[in-house]
Amino acid sequence: MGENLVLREKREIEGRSDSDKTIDPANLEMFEIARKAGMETAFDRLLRQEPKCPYCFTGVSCRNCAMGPCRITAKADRGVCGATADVMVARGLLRNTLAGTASHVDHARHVALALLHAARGEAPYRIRDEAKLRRLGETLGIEGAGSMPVEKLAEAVAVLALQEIGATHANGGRWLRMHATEERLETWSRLDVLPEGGMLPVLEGMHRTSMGNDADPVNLVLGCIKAGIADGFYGLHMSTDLQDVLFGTPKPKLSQAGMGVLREDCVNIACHGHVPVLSEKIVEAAEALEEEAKKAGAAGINVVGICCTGNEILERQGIPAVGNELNSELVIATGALDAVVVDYQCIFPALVPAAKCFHTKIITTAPTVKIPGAEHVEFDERRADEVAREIVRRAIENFRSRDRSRVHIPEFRTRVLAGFSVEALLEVLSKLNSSDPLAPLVEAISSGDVKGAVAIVGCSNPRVPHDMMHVELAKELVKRDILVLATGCAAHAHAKTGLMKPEGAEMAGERLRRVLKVLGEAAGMGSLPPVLHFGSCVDNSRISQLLKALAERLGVAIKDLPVAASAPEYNTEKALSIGTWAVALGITTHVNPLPRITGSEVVTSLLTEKAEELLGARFLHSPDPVEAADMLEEVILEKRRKLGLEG
Ligand code: BF8
Repeated sequence: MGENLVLREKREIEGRSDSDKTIDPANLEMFEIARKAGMETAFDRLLRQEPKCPYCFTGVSCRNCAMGPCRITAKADRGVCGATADVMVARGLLRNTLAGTASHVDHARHVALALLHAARGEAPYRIRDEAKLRRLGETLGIEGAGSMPVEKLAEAVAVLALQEIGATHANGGRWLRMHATEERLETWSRLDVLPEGGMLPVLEGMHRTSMGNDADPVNLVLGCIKAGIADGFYGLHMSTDLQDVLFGTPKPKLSQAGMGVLREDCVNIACHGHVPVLSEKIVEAAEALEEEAKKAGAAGINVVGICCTGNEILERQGIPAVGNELNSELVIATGALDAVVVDYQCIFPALVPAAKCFHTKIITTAPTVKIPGAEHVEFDERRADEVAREIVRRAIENFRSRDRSRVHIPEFRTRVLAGFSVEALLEVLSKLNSSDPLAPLVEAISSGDVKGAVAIVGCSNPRVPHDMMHVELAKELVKRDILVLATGCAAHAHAKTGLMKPEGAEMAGERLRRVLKVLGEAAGMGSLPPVLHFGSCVDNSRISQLLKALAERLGVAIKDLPVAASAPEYNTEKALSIGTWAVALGITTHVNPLPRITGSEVVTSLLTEKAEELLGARFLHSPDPVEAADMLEEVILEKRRKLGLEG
């Protein structure tokens, strides 16, 4: 079966023309220019990887010890140690999930350290959302949280966060308990998948997947669920909470998205990666050094965002979004980018050879993310202003060496309304009902005006036509009166195609359109868009926060709400851990492309069927947006029927 899938994908990928590879018109325009400049992209490199290894493709290979590498074949139904196909698949899946969890928990750790240094007066950040800090302190049980000096409280919260990340036995779990529902805590406790800290499941998981340990595929999949839960609470929720405290809780704001946000007359700096601890400072430094840019002959400094750090500075500062993962190389071919400053995660090493074809500087900043050929300016939050200025100055300097005859900026850009935190959404809703802000949303769902909601999240992946699944799936859902919430690279895709501007409401079904108009008018924005920008990938926590509030308001479990999720173009291990968390929360989640699990019946049936019994949710797969929409709508309709709701 693996061989067939591999050959089918090979034929499909090799048969693609440029317009089959992406629906982003700016990328299409850039393909030609990139080729002429001798620059290659992920789309080219993918072709050279075809056909893929059928064993890896289906998960039945193992490199965990030096007796191998092993694979399951017609003549070998076990690896040298005796591991079966089920064990190899489950073990591989767990290792991938752990890497995702580690990424987000380490991100949270970085933000907690920045908060700690800021609280002690050792780093140049200030607390922008004191009210949220006090709410967090109180919910976490910090004595005197309502009245103690703000720096003291920030220090206590930061210390607690770091302890929670490192908790190794039953002394942690406060962040988890703060954000999880009672019903879920009971379910996870019953399954013995409650993680007490952020790092423990990663430590334990690496141990149990090494040679000669856990050989029970079911137990290993439970390890995946535990890692997913750890990611959700000690990674995503903690990052969002602390980032909101430090940089402010987002409020809706209009900005722009698409490659056309670059400016020919300005120094263009793209922030790429994930953590706003750096990108917020780049935005500040760019403002402060405007005059220096003018002296270099530019009209000013234009900061734009790529991937999730792009979402972070868009949702808080209204910084334009230039594109997602699969725009990150081609945007260099505009010849207008003076610097791409990266922190961590989702940074293609290929940015460096791509930049060599133009004048762009790639500036790495994290001690753990260096790329040969890039310039490295090490970031330390205690010297944040100094480092950010150094980076911006390097970009200004590089503007002078820009070859103006090679600048080609595609015109595509569109308006985007971003910045939907739960707090902001409640503020909008409270204009309709100040004593019970969730009531208008509950009524709209009960009547069927809003049939349900789907979170479309995650990456772009050259194996899938770029942005196509994100956009076509969203269009299909909103047409059926299903509200879409989006984060990550998915949000970039929706933003670029106008699904996130108020006028995008025209694409929604009639009933949903009416609700969006009522809400938008209450917010003074005309109409809300049919796809709401909920931020970066760590901000999937905001969706969990909203669902918890809705479930508690209705007196039901999250698993009973008419909601679902999709990562229709996923590529990263982080998407796997977030998806696993979503299913653990009780949210049925569609994924595409197919994860590397099809070599094991046990693992596949556990995740796509049995999970429903254990968690009230399961994974779905379809490579087709209409079929995926049908599946997700069916999940929503089934939940509505069980709740006794009309429509
Ligand atoms: O954390 S969506 S490619 S940018 S992993 Fe990466 Fe995927 Fe984009 Fe953000 Ni999320």
